[in-house]
Amino acid sequence: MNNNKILTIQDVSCVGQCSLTVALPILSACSLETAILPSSVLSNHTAFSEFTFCDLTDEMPKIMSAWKNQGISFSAVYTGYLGNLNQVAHVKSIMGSLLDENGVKIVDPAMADSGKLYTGFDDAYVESMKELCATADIILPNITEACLLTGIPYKNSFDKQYVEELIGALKNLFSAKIVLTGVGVTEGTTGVAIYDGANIEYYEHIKIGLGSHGTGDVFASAFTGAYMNSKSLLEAAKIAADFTVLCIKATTKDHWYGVSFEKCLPELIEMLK
Ligand code: PXL
Repeated sequence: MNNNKILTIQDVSCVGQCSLTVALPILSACSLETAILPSSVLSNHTAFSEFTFCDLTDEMPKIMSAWKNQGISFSAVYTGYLGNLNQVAHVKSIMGSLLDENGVKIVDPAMADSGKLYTGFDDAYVESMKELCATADIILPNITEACLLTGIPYKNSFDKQYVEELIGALKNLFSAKIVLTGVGVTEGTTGVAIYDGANIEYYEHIKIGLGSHGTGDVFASAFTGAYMNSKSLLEAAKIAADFTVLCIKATTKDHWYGVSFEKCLPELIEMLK
């Protein structure tokens, strides 16, 4: 690939090991030139008891226009948490005008986990995420996000039939390839279900604890990094899942707000070889 330059659009949570503070180091470790477009700046992510929030929606068209004037383009755009539903129109416009031919649109509809929307989001936000997913080449929802996107009620424990019902509903709504995360259909496991446009494949691994904050962003960033290093959808999802497990294992129990992914970057680099 001549221009392997990725743009990732998500918030800067100054403290909290999520979104851009995770995506930028992970994508860089994957040897990808990474441009960032911060959707908002928060003191820390919204799972803390208090946070500040500075909305950068109005900056988006200005930044896009500067890039356009200078002929800057990207081989992939990967989006995560957007702080405002009005950003979806700007993101679509960036994807429409700054992506190279055959550029890849990867959308992590980061808005919910464990059956609940993140603080500050509502049904209107879900509707705009649906709009964004409709334009994507690859979507990376977790089970909760898949439920919100499809209207299927959330279940805490589930079987293959439920997973395939979710994937079926997602593929009816969107033309994107699907990487569904948090999928454990065997006791004590979690993992991913991948729909590549034809078949569904599963990759399961051991489930550690009840789920750690920020793992969705670690997974999505490592997936994007591996996929843009010419790994297949399944290979990239396996690498991202294995890397996420290593990060959880490297995190001490008292470290609640994120995972210690930094210690595991050498292993990610190794996995890409
Ligand atoms: O990791 C997802 C995420 C990203 N950004 C912000 C968040 C969260 C999850 O809570 O609050 C600001």
